[in-house]
Amino acid sequence: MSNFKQKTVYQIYPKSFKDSNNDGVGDFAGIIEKLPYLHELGVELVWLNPFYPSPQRDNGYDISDYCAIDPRFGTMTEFEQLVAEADRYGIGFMLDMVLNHVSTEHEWFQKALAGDKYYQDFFFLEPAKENGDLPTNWVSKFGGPAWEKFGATDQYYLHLFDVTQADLNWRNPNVRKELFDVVRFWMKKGVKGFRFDVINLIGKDKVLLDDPTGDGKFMYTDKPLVHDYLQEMNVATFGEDVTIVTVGEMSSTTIENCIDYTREDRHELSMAFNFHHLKVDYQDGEKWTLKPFDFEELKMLLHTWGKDMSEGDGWNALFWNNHDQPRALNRFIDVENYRVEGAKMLAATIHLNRGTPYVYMGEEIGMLDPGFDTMEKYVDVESINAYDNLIAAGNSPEMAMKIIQAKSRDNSRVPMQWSSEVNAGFSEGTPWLEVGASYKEINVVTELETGSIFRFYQRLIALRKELPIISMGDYQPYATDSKQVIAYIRETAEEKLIVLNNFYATETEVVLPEEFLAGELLVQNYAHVAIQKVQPLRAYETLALYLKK
Ligand code: TEU
Repeated sequence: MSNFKQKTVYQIYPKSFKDSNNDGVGDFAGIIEKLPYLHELGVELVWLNPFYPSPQRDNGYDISDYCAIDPRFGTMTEFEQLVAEADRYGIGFMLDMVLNHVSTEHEWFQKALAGDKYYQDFFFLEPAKENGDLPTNWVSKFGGPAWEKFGATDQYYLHLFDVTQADLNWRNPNVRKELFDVVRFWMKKGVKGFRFDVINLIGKDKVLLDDPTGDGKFMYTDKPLVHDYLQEMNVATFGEDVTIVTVGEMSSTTIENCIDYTREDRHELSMAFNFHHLKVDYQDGEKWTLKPFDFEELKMLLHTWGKDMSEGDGWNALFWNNHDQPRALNRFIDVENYRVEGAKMLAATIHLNRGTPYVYMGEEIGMLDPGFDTMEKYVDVESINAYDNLIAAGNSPEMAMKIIQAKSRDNSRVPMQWSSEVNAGFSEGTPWLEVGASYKEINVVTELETGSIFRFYQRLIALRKELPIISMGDYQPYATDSKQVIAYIRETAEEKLIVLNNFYATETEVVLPEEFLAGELLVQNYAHVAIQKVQPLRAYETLALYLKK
């Protein structure tokens, strides 16, 4: 296994990173232009969201050709240039592999629709039940039923996401062969890793049945077959190159499964994303609601995942933000008063943790949600459906709007804020999604001149490469009864590290273990810190103390 555990991943949403030709959409040339910036930050892996040909119903997660480039991002030659240029900066790319479903415009689905039996077997096609009901009662993750009429036939096809995203039947060996060829195609282009979209949904049963208790999630998630397919894919593709880093996006998963997905000796994946810690502001597990985050639940989740993954030898992908989430700063921090302190505290919480940290573009400058005030500004299919559903459920337009503002995926998809120039320096054309309201104050130029969040991230990323304990230490929860601090200890045979993170704007204190009174202050987000037995912590204060045994 390579030294991936010392690396930090940066996530680029290509559509919104940097537009070089002023068509309003980010592109490869824009990424090439910003490689020195990424290098300065210190990241060594960059995950690119999908850039393949796509009708863009779900912003590229509806792929119509796996082995080509959507012209709005550039050409294959430009992609090859991007890989070569990035290599000069010691940066490799992780590509987004959306292998659970294809766009209904993909050739496979089109041939199936035209009656080709070979390709019909690529999908889940079922007739209605005898009473005329849909084949199962499963609900699409983007709202509405998970089944749609298959052309003019009396069959239905399964789509766990949008109606234009048809689920692929991994039970069919021809499907697996085609998909493994896709992975190999991109390996030959010199990419250094893969992020597998909703990969724990590929193990569906042979006979699909109604879910007696819910929306179908537990009927198709984390099925044992997922492990078999991952092992098969590992052998058939990336397993032959130990330097390739892989991460699985695991929807509604469990620790036990994530240990198995990521334990080195099982030869499945390098690490796994789970989302439990980002549902702590959901009311009754429901995303489209408003609720302040539940600290006790967050603390319990970070500790349980940290400890159990450590003891089980699994490996977590650590993150607060991605292209599906509103900005963590808006969810967890009083940004009116403590944006900078809060941004650093959140960063330290995951960057000193056990697992691989991911930085979502703009996080390193403390970007915020855009604060759109009308539905016209939203593009995301999930948000638009959610608004309609909220209204249909009896919410007032004002209430529905407030919920969308807080929860929409477009919150993180707005253009990267490079400067205070027009369109935040992202494009001189009209951006595909409007820029956020804060760009005059919050942008890369201002941050590098006068800010301190970028430098803080830079230091955390460098520390991970320098101090073995950050990648190698085990995870022990600390001060677990604190009402506002998430604290943990990392330990190897030679070193020890304690990290204290105050998640509130009010002051508090934590009793330090005696040995750390002689520790070295490694990371802090306030200028003056005096280490004491009963350690006071100011608003959103973070402290890390290090010692050699
Ligand atoms: O997301 C998986 C997923 O489960 C999402 O539905 C997620 O829970 C939701 O966006 C949160 O509101 C992946 C991709 O990251 C996402 O962008 C795609 O839309 C989705 O798969 C379908 O490919």
